[in-house]
Amino acid sequence: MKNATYLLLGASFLLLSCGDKSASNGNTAANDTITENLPPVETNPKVTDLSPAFAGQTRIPGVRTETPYEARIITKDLAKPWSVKSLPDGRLLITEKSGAMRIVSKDGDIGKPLAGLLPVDDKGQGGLLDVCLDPQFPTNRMIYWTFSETRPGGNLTAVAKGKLSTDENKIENATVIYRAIPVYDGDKHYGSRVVFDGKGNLYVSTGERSDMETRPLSQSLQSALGKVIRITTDGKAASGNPSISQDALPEIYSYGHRNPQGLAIHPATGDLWLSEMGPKGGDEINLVAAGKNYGWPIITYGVEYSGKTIGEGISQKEGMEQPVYYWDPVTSPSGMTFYSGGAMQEWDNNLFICGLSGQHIMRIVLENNRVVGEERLLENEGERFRDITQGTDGSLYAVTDSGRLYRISKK
Ligand SMILES: [Ca+2]
Repeated sequence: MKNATYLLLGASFLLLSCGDKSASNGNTAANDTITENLPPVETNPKVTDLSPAFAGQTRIPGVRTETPYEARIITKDLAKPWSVKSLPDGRLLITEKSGAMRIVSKDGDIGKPLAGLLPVDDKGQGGLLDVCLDPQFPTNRMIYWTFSETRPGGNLTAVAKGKLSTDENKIENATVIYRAIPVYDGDKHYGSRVVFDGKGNLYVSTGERSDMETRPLSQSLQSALGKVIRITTDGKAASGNPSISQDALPEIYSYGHRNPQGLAIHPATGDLWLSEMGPKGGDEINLVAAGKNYGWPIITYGVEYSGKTIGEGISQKEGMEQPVYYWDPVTSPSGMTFYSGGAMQEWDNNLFICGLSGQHIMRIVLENNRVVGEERLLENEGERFRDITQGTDGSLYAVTDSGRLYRISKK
């Protein structure tokens, strides 16, 4: 509590009357909340000369939340947190990049690192990365996490599972269930988020390890780099996975991804949505369909950091999926979540994406699987937002690279 800070959001005050009105309706549908079209939130020039494939694929008109809300810093004392998830009782399970997993109370009391986790390679972008709870967690106490694991010849993105002990001091029987091959001696682009698919299987996103040597493996069906994979809780290819080709790894669900650090299931449709970091320009939101090719590095809305074109410099190709939305310049999208059923009714089914270099949280309003509005939250905080989740209290909780945990809730 001693570190608690309140931020009162000015825009909300200006719109109090609108907020009161929609509160009295009590029943505002998500699609009715766009009452005005503001200019696009991005005002900086593009870094590429690429054009969108369809209207509304980038720089959509801005929107502004009308319901008054507030953001509060719960703690500033985490160490490079990477993932935040809500436990059934409202406390938060948080990973820290260097290898610690901790339970944090809603008042910001940070628990000791849980014992029993596996060693991580935390060089560069690696470390202890995402965590998720089993849908049956209240009875089986199982959790799943991703991390960069040292292996002979380098490292890789691994998925592990274990049981949170009843005394909450340790993870029991930590076991690696999946390794995204091949091993590579690098320290970038691990992905990696892990979410349940609604049928008891796990979706895991993996990165293509960044270097020119591994980049083409995004397109290789014999490699697990630059993919969404779908596996059972024992790490086997899930039944019902697409048959992309006879010699494809059976766990591959989609391919042609670069560094996807965001995965979320749409609360109404059950669809899988993904955010991935582009190079210079070309960060993307994708609606992930089984067996589809998302194009990297053949098509992209970005260029090399040097400014050179990537491959043939094309952004569209038959047989490759277009992103639902992209950013140029980049915001570096990381963790994301859909909002559903909380007190901020006008946020229902909106997608909230953390921005690292963008230093804000993107609120994305969707209609019929297209983006119809974008808003930037907490853009005056100067924080690299890494992950966000909805708590049991209907608030959003977000962590930042500097070690902050925010609660964003209705006033
Ligand atoms: Ca793509």
